[in-house]
Amino acid sequence: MSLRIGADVAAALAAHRPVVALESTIFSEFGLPAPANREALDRCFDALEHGGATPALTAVLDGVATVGVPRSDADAICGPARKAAVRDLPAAIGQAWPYAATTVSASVALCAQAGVEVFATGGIGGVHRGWETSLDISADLGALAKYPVITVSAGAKVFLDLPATLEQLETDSVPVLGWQCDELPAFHARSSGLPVPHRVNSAAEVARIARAHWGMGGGGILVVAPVPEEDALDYDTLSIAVDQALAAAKDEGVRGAAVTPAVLAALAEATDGDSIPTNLALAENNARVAAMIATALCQAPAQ
Ligand code: PSU
Ligand code: MN
Repeated sequence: MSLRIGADVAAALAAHRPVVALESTIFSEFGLPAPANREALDRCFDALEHGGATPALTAVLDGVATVGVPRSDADAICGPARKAAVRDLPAAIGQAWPYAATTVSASVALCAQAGVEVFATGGIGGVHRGWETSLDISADLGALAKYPVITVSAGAKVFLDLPATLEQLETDSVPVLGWQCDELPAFHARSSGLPVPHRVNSAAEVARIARAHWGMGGGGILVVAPVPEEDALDYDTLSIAVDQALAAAKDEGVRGAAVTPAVLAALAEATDGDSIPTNLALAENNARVAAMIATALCQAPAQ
């Protein structure tokens, strides 16, 4: 498959300088509502650049899988799209979709092909509540297990079944590292009450763990970073809003890939819009942490 690597990204990779990938779904119409999506993109790019990492935005544009979409294409990235998980990439390429917005699963697959080791997102997909009957488990989990990429997220989206998501990550042998925290963050809230398997305090520690994992043929690693305190939502308020949002999505009969965008929109409504600035802050914070990890990895190259 042909993969286009942006000029800045190619130069940084060749010089062993830090590179951090970003997905495009959170910036598309499926992620944050305009104009927050554009602000999120700018804040993530800025955080990476300030942290000394080259941003590698992923998307499929006119059928070309791309790692390193330039900021000058931000208008297109923030516009109408088709959502593409990893299994949709072949169709997006083979049918030359104008714009396929990559989810976490598609992004880590493209990262692995491009040789990008670190990826920042908002929150990963996971095991949905009611999975026992719906079988709705995000392809993000399988891709995290398969591709050797470090994903930095604020935990999994809060409306998921978080204990089941952690169980699946364990089954898939994905190391889950709490970034300066002992509990799994709950996306908009700093904690879910669920312990993370391992706490890490520095980017150097993450780099050493990643090298050990990859030295044993391991796949992905999930680093979970809590949203900064000043931007966090209270967990109890959030839980009530999540229940309302899930009920609203259910009433509308939403299924499959449409569930995540619908629930995120309903959540924004249920919190009177408070979930949006929190979402921006956590995405920016994840980019900041990812830049530190990418920098540490460059200082601890593979043996
Ligand atoms: N988190 C957000 N907004 C999003 C997503 C996650 O705050 O739009 C996207 C990510 O791209 C993630 C995807 O990979 O939702 C998961 O979708 P699904 O549950 O359909 O697998
Ligand atoms: Mn799903």
